[in-house]
Amino acid sequence: MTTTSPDDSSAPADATAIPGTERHGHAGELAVAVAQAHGVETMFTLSGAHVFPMYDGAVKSQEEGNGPPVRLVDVRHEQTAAFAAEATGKLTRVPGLAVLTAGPGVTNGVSAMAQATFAGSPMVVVGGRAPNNRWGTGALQEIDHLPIVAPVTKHAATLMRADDVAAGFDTAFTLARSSHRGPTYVDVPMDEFFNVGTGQVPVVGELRGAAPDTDAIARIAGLLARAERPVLVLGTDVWADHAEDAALRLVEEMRLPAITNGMGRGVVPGGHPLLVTKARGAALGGADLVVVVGTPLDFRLGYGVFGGKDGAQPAGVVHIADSAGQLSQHAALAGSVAGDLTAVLDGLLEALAGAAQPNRTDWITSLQDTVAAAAARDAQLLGAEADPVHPARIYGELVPRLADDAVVIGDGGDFVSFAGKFVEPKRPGCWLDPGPYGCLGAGLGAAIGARIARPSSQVVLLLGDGAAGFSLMDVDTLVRHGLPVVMVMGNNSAWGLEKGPMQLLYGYDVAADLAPRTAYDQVVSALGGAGETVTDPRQIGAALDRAFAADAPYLVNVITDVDAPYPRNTFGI
Ligand SMILES: Cc1ncc(C[n+]2csc(CCOP(=O)(O)OP(=O)(O)O)c2C)c(N)n1
Ligand SMILES: [Mg+2]
Repeated sequence: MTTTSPDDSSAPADATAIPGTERHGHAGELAVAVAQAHGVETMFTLSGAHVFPMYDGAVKSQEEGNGPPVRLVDVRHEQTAAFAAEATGKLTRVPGLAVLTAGPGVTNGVSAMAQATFAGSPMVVVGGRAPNNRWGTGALQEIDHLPIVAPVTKHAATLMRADDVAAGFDTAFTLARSSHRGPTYVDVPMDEFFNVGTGQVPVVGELRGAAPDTDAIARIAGLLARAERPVLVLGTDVWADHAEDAALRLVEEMRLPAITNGMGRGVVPGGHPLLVTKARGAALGGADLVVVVGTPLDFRLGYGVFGGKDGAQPAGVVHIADSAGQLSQHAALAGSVAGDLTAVLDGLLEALAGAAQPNRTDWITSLQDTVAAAAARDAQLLGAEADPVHPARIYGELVPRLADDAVVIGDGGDFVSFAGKFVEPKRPGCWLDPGPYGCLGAGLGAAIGARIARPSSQVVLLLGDGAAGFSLMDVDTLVRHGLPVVMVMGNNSAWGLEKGPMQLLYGYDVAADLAPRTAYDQVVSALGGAGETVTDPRQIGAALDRAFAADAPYLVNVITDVDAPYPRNTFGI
């Protein structure tokens, strides 16, 4: 086995995969059996002979009837397979599985692997590989993938022999789903993939992160107990690490105002009196202590510097992460702790219970007033009657139609930034954005993954017209596999998020316009779905109702005002 594992140190010492049953079969059967043991139910792929044994393994899994079979979902671009696997990993917290044929199949999946690394999404990518018995002689698509994928994965390995496959897949799945989660990659030379071998199919138990340092928790509890204006920031790993209940307990029992981001959105439900995301500037700018849980101190959080304007003292910053490697190296920290996030958050609650704390009523009330004022300002925009349509009006119509368990996916620029402002999920694990890698084109893959992972929930894909161009062909996949999704497009005929900043910097813009008013809904109809174009703000609601009622992929293509950009105060650098 050849392997590169830049972050192997994150393998948990107490991985609970215990020896299971010995199995004999071709390498694809062994691989699928191990994936099933790890809870995988779907394989996303695009056909290539190098990976046929994985398909035969999936087909056999349906015939055998040991546990749920592995469903094969074949897509139109490998990026979609890999983004579908990433979304599946994020939503189900079981690694998603993408199977990509050798060479271009694997390289087409690289952006999704990078996105999954940045977002800590558990997924396993399986690559085909030219056969060992031809290596070096010029076989089709003969390329060593490891140097390409190693920098964008947690672990990458070539499993040289059929007998290595079961153990190699078990390692890949175990690493993908242990803190800090992320994508792993394995490939198998074609001759060995078709060969027979023997290996162990593991019995897989629950994986928990490391036990946190109790002294560090006590120090952070001390900081929190003294803080007069604390704010909690809850990010993606709170959900990924199954700590959403512990986080809400801490917020409610200690009455801590909270801001959520990434998959942390919904941990404190939209409308909760302690959710102050809408007062983000006032909260982070006025706090004396900011406790950031399960998300990096990156550009989305001002690189971990809060307040300090007009000669004021900047806030103390505490960073809490699911594993030591995630703790910020650049921010000045007043405290930090790494480990299983439920243990950390419950540990903090226990340490704080009964501790004397300052009266924070004024602080909380002032943030709640700011939230209320922001909501009142939002209400104006949400009801905007402007012609062309203001993008906010789309959310004014959409948000009241969303059920509490709706999965909302964003793929676009400004249009999706508006969603971040106006959609406050009621439950965690219901919001998918690209995360800090910010890759356009994940949308159709994420929608396919979400539709399968949450069969009875609404699935809404928000698309910029630019973003849609990367993956709209995969509506074909939705149609072929009977996966209805509501797609809502903010069609401003531009790469809006780039057009505005270029105007600002240069006074003009180039390479920022798209064809005017393209009927993307007709593209969806041509592929077997349905849709309509909307230009009148008063027609948006009825169009959305038709979309939710349609038992097919349906695109509501709303022509929006290109001169209504998202009011942005950071460009991510
Ligand atoms: C793969 C990729 N290419 C380019 C970008 C740069 N980019 C970020 S936002 C954006 C504009 C998106 O346009 P659209 O989807 O139409 O949304 P809008 O901003 O117009 O609402 C671009 C090109 C990116 N993030 N990812
Ligand atoms: Mg656009």
